Amino acid sequence: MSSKSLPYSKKDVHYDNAKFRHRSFFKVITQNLHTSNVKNHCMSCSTGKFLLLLMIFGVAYLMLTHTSPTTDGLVKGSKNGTYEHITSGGIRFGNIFRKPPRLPPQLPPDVKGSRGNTGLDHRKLNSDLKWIARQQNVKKAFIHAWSGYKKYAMGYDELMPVSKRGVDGLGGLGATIVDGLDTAMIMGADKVVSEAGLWIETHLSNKINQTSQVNLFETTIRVLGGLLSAYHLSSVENGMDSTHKGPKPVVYLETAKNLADRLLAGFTSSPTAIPFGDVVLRDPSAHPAPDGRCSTSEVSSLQLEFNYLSSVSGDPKYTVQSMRVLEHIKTLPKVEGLVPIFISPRTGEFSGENIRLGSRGDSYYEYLLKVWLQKNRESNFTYLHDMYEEAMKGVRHLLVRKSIPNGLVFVGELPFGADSSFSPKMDHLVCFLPGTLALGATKGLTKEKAMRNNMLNFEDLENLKLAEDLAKTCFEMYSVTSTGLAPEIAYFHTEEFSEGGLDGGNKSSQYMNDIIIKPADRHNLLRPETVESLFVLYRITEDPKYREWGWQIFEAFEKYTRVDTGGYSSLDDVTSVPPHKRDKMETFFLGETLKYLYLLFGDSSVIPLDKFVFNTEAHPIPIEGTAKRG
Ligand code: DMJ
Repeated sequence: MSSKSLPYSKKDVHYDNAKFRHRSFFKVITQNLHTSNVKNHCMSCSTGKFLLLLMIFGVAYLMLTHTSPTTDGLVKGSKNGTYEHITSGGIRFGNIFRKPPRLPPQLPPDVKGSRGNTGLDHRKLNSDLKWIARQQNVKKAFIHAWSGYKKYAMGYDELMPVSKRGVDGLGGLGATIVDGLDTAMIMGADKVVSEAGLWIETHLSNKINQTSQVNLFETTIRVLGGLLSAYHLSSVENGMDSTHKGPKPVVYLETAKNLADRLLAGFTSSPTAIPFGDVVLRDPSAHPAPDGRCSTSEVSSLQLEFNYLSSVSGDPKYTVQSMRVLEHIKTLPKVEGLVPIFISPRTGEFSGENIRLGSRGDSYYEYLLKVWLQKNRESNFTYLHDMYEEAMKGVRHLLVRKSIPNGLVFVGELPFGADSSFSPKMDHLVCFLPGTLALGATKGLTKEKAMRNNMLNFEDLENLKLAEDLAKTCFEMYSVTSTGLAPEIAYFHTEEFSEGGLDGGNKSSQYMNDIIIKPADRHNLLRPETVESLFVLYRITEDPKYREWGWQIFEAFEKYTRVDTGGYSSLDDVTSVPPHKRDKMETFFLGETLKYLYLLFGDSSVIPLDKFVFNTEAHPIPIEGTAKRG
C-alpha cells in the first residue's frame, strides 16, 4: 500500500451520487454534448457550434496539461522538488483549481487497471474500501471527542466527559485545542480547524502572557509543537494548503514565538546546560521542580520543536539553548548507552541509577534518533545517531527478555543500575519503542525499498526484528484483557519472576500466563504509544496485520471509553467489564491516538516518514531540506 493513489475526496466514501462517479474523459465530453444547456441554446447556429467546440478543446487542454496525481497527502512537486499537499479530506494542494470538485474515492492505478481480472483483485478492492471506511470511523470519533470538549470545556486544558466540565491540568493554555488542531487539519475536519484556530487567534496570546507556572516539557511538546505543526501544515509557502480554515499561518508562528521566548527562561535561569523544569510564563522566570531534579526524557525532548522554530523564524537562539542539553548529555557517563531517569539542573549530572525506557526515560532515546533525522543526518549531528545506536545495543543486551511460557519479547527495567537485579516490568509508554526502532532502521523508507537499496546493516536488521517482536507484545497487552485495552503497566512471567496470574483476563488469549497485571496498574489513559508503533511498522513493513491490530484497539476504545454526551474517558480498570470511567480525556487522545489511527488506516503518502518526524506528541515537523521552508 505504500504508494497507492487515492483522491483528495476519499472523505466522500459514503457519497453515492452518480454525478460524482469517475467518468472517462470521453464520457465527460459526450455526456456534456447530450445534456448541456449550452447545446440547446447554441447548437442551432454554427457560431454556437464553433464556440462550443472551442470551449471543449480548451477544457480538454487544461485537463491534459494540469492533471495531478490523485495521491493522498504530500507528493513531490514536478517543478522545484518541493512537496505539495493533496487532501484526503484533509490537506489540499495549490494547483490550478484551488477548490477541486468533490469526487468519490478512486482506486489506486494497480487496482483500477486489473479490476475484475482475478479474485485477488476483488479482494484488494474490498480491502481498500474497508480501510477507507474505517478511517472515516476514526474521523467520526475525533469529531465526537471534540464536540464534548467544545460543549463542556472550551478553553480549558482537558475535558472531564462524565462530569461534563473542563479542568486546567497543564497550566491553562487550552491544551486540547492546540494539541488536536493538526489532527483536525490532517483529517480535513474543517469546522474543528476553524473553531480551534479562532480560539487560538483570540485567546492564546493573552493566556500565555498571564499564565503562572507551566511544565517546560509538557508545554513544549503539546502547545509549542502543536502550534508549529499547524503553522507548517497551513502554510502555502511550504507547499501546503492555503484553503485551511482558521487564521493565517503567521498567527500560529507569532504565538509560538511568544510562548518559546518565555519558555527559554527554563534554559537561561539554570546554572548548567540542563534546564529548570518549571517556568512562570508571566514573568518569565523558572525554577527547578520541588525535589530539585528533572526527568531525563523531559530535558532531552525539546529540541525538535526549538530547532524548527529557529529554522522558520531565522533566530538561532532556540536551537542554541536546546541543543546544549544534548551536547552536554553526550559527555556524561552511561551504562552501555543507557541513562538514569533523573538528572540535576544544579550539577548537570545524572541522579540515581534507575534505568528504564518507560516514564521519565522514554523520549530521550526517541529524540536522539529524531533530531538526527530532522537535521537530515548531517555530519555535525552524527554524535546523536552514535548515542542512539549504542543505547539500542544496550537495550538488546541488558533489558530485553522473553516471557514464559509463550516467549513474548519485552523490555524490562534496571531500577538499581546495571549491577543489580532486573525487573520484568514494562510501562505501556515503552510501546513507543517498536516505532522508533523501525524508523531508525530504514530512516522512514519501506523495508522493501531499504533492502533493495542495500541500506540495512546488521544493527538495523536486529533493531527491526526487535521492533516487530515488541509490537506484538504491545498488542498482546491489549488483547489479553477482558476489555481489549492495555493497562498502564504490565509485568512478565519469567523463570525468576512469577506473581499471581491475571484475573479479569481474556480467556481466549494464549498469553494469559505470560502477562501479569497488578491491581494498581490496571488503568488506561487513552495512551497512543502502541498505535503509534503500529502506524510506523505498517508504513515500513507494509504488513496488513498492523492495521488489523490497530482496528481491534480502536474498536475497544469505542466500546468502553466513549461517553455518549461527548468525549472519551480514561478508565480505572481494563480487566473489569464494564470498566469504570475515570472522567478525564487526555489531550493526547486527540493529538496522538486518533491521529496515528487515522494515518494507519489511510494512504501511506500522507506525512511520509522520510520527509517528516513526529515530535513525541505526534506533531509532524519537516525534515530539514526536504520540504520548503516558510
Ligand atoms: C505524551 O504526552 C507524549 O507521548 C510523551 O512523550 C509521553 N507520553 C504521553 C502520552 O502517553
